[in-house]
Amino acid sequence: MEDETGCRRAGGTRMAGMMRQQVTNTDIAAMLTEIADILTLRGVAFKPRAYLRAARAIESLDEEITDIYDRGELETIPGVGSAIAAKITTIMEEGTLPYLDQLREEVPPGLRDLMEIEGIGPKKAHLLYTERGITGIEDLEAAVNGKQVRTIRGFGEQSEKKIAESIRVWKERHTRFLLGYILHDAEAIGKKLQSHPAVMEACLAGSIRRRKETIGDVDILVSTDDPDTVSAFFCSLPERRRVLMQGPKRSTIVLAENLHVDLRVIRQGQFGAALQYFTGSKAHNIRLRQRAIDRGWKLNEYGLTTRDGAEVIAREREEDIYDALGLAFIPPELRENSGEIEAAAEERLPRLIGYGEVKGDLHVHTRWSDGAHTIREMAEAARERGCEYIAICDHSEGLPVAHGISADAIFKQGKEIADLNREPDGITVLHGIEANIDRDGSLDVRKKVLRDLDFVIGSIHSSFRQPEAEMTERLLTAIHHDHLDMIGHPTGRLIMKRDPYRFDMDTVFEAAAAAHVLMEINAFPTRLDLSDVNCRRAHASGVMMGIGTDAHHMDHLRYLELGIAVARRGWLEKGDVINTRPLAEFSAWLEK
Ligand code: DGT
Ligand code: ZN
Ligand code: CA
Ligand code: CA
Repeated sequence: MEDETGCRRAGGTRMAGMMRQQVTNTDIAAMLTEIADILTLRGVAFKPRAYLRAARAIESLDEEITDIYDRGELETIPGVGSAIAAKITTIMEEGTLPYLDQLREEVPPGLRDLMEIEGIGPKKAHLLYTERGITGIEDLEAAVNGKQVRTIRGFGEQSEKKIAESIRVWKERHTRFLLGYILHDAEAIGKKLQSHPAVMEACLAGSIRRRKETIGDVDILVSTDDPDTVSAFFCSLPERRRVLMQGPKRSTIVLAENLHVDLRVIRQGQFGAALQYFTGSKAHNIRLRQRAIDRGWKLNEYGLTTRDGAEVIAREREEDIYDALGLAFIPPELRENSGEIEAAAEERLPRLIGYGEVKGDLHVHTRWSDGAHTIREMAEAARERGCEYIAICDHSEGLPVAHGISADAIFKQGKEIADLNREPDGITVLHGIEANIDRDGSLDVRKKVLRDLDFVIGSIHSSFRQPEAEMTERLLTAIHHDHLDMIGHPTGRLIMKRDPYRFDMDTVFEAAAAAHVLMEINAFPTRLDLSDVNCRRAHASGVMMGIGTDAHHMDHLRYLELGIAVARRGWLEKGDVINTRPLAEFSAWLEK
């Protein structure tokens, strides 16, 4: 299920708002574990063990706890007595657990964060707090640097060193942001700079320009004759929380959630060279620089010049630099040193799918399941974004926590859609569904019902931990279903949060290609699934892709752009993505 909390910080765990999401065994186990941890943190004996025992039992169940709950059999789970069963019931019914919220309130903020550091459990955190007053990762880092941890009973020099290393790893993991949650804001800042009278050119650079799925910091380049005015303007933007550095060449501000934005001020006439340099990636730049050296030149952020710098070969436009190095222009999304330089040299770069070329959204939820709006509202919002068609694909009945739609409701929904389509409003609504692929690969909606739908997505929303061979079989069975059109979010990964489930990707892709089944590029920011790399792999197997936003709200429809970014990073052309086609051609493809 999608993270709808609007939490912009990647990797954050936020349970609030879970009601509309699928409550999984993992979610419940995590909450019970958290209770145990907080109790341990507070020095409580025995009780934590009971919660941990229940959490482990739930994690190792081989059926969904929602099913057990539906049967009223929670207390048959080992370690679950009436008190814990009551708490699980609250989580199922309310999506939150007030008891846990209360516990969270009662520990100093930051103390729980300590447990995110590898090797620090609640007992150690309790000691760090009571012995040294440490209540956060920054405190801990300072204590480690001051060699104050090794002297605590039960720690020692070795474990202090280990903690130092774990802090480093933690920081690395917690300083990246999801592209989809920051792109909009970054572009807004770019536009503000662009419209400042002293700014000549402004452009995003770095990983955000390459549209990488996660972003360390936002890089922006401007050219101007008046650097002081421009940096003063940048450092007083209302979005800033802090100014880290302000200077004529480079300034850095910090936005909410500790997102850094780097501004580099470039002298006019060198913008192309600077943009090329600061767009990266580093690996791509290293290869380009080598090409320059091979030609007896040198390449840096100021331009492509002869080795002594006396003569400028190219620097005004990025295109000029690539051209001088004997390369076709390489779109930023491809600049990862993954074959693009060779392809550019041999004039066999793909003609990437364009940002305006997708004509329909293949994965839209409404109030019929867990979406926020009516079909009409979603259709109108999509039309305003330029869509020619959308496929309404609400969750099916097998996903009760997402208020999955029954066969009866599917029929009524069909009538509503037919009525809407009779209005000449410039958009066609396709009647689809996002059915669950059960453990055995069957879909949880009867064929009789699926037969009448325009578009059928099958997705895996449960039993993610099947052995690889079983998972492969499960997907193959789904692919060979008579009515399946597309596999939704094919690997199930949640970026930085949940690994993809394991299956034999090439076998599945080959089967999909042969069976004329689409693989989704799910454009929801937490998913981007297939990923760039997997798109490329799927394409190599001859698979046709379809982009869907998985929108649960009108505002999510703009994620289409993220799906296109993934497709571009995956080297896809217009012809490789089915929904670049007008409705008639799309429908004809489905019929085949
Ligand atoms: P990020 O911020 O971690 O998501 O990734 P980037 O690619 O935005 O990296 P960042 O912000 O450190 O630097 C922006 C670009 O500047 C980077 O993509 C390439 C260029 N750059 C930075 N440092 C170096 C360097 O040491 N060598 C080369 N060749 N390029 C660099
Ligand atoms: Zn789904
Ligand atoms: Ca960056
Ligand atoms: Ca940077």
